[in-house]
Amino acid sequence: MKSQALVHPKQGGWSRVEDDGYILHLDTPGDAALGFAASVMHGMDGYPRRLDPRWLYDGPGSDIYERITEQPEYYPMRTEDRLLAKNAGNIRDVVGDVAVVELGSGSSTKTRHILDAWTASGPTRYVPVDISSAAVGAACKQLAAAYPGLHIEGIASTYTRGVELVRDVGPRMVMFLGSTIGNLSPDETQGFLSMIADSLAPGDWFLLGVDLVKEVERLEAAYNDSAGYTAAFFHNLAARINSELGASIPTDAVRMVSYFNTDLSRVEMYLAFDRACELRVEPLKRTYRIAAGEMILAEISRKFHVEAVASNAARFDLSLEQRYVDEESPFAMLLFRRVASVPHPIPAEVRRLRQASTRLRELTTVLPGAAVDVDGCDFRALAASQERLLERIQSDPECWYDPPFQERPPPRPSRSPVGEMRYVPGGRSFMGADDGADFDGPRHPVELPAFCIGAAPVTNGEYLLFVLGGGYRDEALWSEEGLAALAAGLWVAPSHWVLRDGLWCARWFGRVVPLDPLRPVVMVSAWEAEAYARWVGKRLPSEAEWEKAAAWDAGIAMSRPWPWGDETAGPMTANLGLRVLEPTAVGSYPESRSFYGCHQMIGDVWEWTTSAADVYPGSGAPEKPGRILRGGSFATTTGVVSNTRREWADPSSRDRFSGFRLADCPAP
Ligand code: AVJ
Repeated sequence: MKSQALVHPKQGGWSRVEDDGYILHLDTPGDAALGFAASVMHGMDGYPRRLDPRWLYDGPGSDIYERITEQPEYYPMRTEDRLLAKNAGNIRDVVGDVAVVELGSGSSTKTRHILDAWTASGPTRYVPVDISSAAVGAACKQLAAAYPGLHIEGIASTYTRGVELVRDVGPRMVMFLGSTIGNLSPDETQGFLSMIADSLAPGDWFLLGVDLVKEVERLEAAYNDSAGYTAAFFHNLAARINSELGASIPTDAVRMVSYFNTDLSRVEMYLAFDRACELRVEPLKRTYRIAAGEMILAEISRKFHVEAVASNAARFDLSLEQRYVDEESPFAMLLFRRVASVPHPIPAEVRRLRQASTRLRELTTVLPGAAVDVDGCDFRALAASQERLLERIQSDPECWYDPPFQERPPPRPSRSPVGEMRYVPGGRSFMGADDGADFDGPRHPVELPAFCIGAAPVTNGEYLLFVLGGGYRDEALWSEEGLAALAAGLWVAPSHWVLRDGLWCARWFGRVVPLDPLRPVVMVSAWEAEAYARWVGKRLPSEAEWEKAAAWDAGIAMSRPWPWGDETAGPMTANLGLRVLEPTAVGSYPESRSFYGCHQMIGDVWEWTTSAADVYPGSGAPEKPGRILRGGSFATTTGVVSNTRREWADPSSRDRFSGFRLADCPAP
């Protein structure tokens, strides 16, 4: 029997499997090992070091977790099961005949209570979403056998992609069970709740299982069972790192340490190392030293208060309608309803004033690419002319400029990735954008060999060594055109650098200030960038390499609009939009690194590439002169720059907010 599908992917990348009694939508599989490697790299590059708990749940890990749930000390699973058994009928009465979507469905065991209650009152639609295609596939098969009339449509993908796919399935109830939300940090929880709320239509439902705060003894016993399954669970992670990432952690040196952190209201589970060892992440060619006694956070399990969860959810238009609480081992099943967003009542005067000041400050935020016409002016062009104007002011020694408003720059970073390189394995990726300006598209596949790319732009401190080391006098470092420009302009350093009492300083918007060694070097030509690269035995990246390092998420085989993901930039994300009038120290936005671990690819300084400003195959845009620059600067309007934005300039120009990062061919 062919059933009618609920879900119809609009974009490509999805495939569909139909079997007896169910449909399965499979997302383009990414490179699982690379996704794992990048995640471990990110965790190990952070401070404090941590590992993402999702890697605990591979085949053997999921089996061990099943054992944990059977332990007498581990109450959450049994309690939730009890709550669902008791209240599924009531939940069904409250929400009515809605489709059921489950995030992180796994084996869908507890869901059976829900499905029993739903199928008891008529035909029902169930959409399990899980990243593991094996898990959803198996769950679909079993449920199809157990519930003959049930419409089952599984999705094997990330929560974000899955939630997007069911947008038109309505009305619906999205479930997130098992207190899995306790695995997320407060910041990740915000992102998760806003993603859920945004995907739901007013009137839709959200069912959330949350574990509640209780006596420390019970919590600590649940997360350190006497039979040792919790410990085995974390040993399995170490073993998985060894077998999948080519590491050789001595597993007998690893212990699991778990305790309840009262201040943060969460159980913390660590991999603790009894001896020093190395953790090698072979797919990305990184090695980390782990010290004797070091503890790496591998999972958190937050414990909640119902009222706090309810008010937090309310901020995302999720209103708590029903609560089902187990008093014996405090655990809650919370039923939220998505309510219509209430626009803030701002008086018209205030709104106009606010608009005016936003325009002054940043012209406005424009959606990436699109030339938005507001009040008859093209903001993309306006934003560009504003940046050109500032570049002219800065380039003119006679000009002085004091901005009318400035924000505090981000805090000085505790770790700056100066001189570090990141490895990008070879393979196919996509570049270009279809929705951007013509010159930035169309999106097309590229096949690149492996390369290395700078973890950050080259800094003043690094560039100073080149200046002091005679880089401007060593002709062998310069290309023919570069040499001509150097000779004609009598270049001895970047044009705005000045020597004061033997100290190299920078003339910055009319003031002379000492060079900050940690900030990216700026206002250098492509020739200077190339000479520097040759001096250190490296090269500049091509535009395709730059974009892959910024945008490509190999773990899910998708490009991200910005290095950090899908969210537009805010003040803590990137140095854009003239919030501060200068590039910031490298390492200033540690959470904004790309999949491959590159910092500050967007904002701070435009970055020279080796690529000429040719049009992409299939583009209708006219050719441009000069060389491609990528990434935008501190003076670029936030909305007009993304991973795909192509800017161009004469390679001789030293009057742009342009710097560069290095590239290299990987050592064999
Ligand atoms: C799967 C996140 C619900 O936090 O109770 C149990 C994970 N880790 N024991 C939990 C877990 C170790 C579990 N969740």
